[in-house]
Amino acid sequence: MAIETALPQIKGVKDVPYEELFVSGHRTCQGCESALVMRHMVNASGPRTIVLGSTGCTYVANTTYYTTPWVVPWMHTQLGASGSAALGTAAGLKVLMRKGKLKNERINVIAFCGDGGGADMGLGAISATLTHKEYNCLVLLYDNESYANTDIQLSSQTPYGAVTTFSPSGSKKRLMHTRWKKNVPGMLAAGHPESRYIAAGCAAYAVDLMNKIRKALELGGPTFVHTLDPCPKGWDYHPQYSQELGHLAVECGIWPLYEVIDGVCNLTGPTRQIAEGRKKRKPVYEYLKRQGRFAHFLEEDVEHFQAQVDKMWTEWLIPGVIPFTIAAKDQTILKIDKQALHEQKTA
Ligand SMILES: Cc1ncc(C[n+]2csc(CCOP(=O)(O)OP(=O)(O)O)c2C)c(N)n1
Ligand code: SF4
Ligand SMILES: [Mg+2]
Repeated sequence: MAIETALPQIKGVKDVPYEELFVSGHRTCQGCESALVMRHMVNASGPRTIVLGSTGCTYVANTTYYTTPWVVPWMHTQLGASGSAALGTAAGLKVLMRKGKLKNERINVIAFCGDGGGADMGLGAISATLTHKEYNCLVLLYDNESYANTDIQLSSQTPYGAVTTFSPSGSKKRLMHTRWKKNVPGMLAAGHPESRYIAAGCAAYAVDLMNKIRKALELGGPTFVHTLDPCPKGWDYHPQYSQELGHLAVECGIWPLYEVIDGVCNLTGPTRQIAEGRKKRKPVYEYLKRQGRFAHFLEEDVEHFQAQVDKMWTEWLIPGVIPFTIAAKDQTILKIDKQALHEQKTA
């Protein structure tokens, strides 16, 4: 019997595939949301999938001495190499199929990386991959906001002020880390117009995330999905609250959910409801106060954090996505220019 490879959108939890392709046998911490991302990712993509994983928690804890939770073919790749591994595997499969050495069928290629491996070390390779539109592969960046596997070191995804082993809070310097989180999906979407699908998701919104994975694979070409993953160990909270923290990150407007399909941005889930005024954005304090990594925050730190998030929502061209705005004096000029350019092209 032929295996069904089409990946239709999931309408509700009743539609979620029953087949588990990421099973017991992993040793991530209790409440690890990154492990849940792996499960949703591969259950959404189905059995005709090859997964490549760069070094990090979801590699190391998933391949401990002869045990693995992966039901699908799986291979480890070097820490900064998810982009290259995705592209190389997709190209290899294409050649083997062209030469008739493999049956010509659809095989999903997904390479995952952590924020250290993807947002820092491997960003160049992911960027290069997103320009090779003739190959079908998805890079999934699971973001637990630190180099977690090596004991919670600071990454470019660590939020402002958070304590990590590289940014402890001291009596002389309360905030060791004062840089704002790098906007990876926004940057990749803005810079790779030929990638057909770039999205930001969160496992706390499972159906939304699974649909994003499916859309990326269905649209094809090189695509990218970034997830925000609460990490009980690094963020310092009880493991039972992972889902709640994922919800709060989105509801406080800190982690907007969206997708950019062929250059068109679509806000999803609660982010869309907030943008449409159907839901009120919660204060960031609701999120910050639940995590030990922000326990040293004073009122002024919370205020700064809130002001930055407010700016994302009120000043950015697209809330949480495109981090610049059009100056008031240029708003009409730019609109006129766009129209004029369109007329020039179609005249
Ligand atoms: C080139 C290289 N440098 C350093 C390491 C050591 N190392 C292994 S896992 C890891 C952390 C990776 O962090 P991230 O990509 O965010 O994944 P996480 O552990 O958070 O899941 C590091 C630094 C390595 N394996 N390879
Ligand atoms: S340290 Fe964090 S990301 Fe790593 S296994 Fe534990 S909960 Fe998961
Ligand atoms: Mg990490």
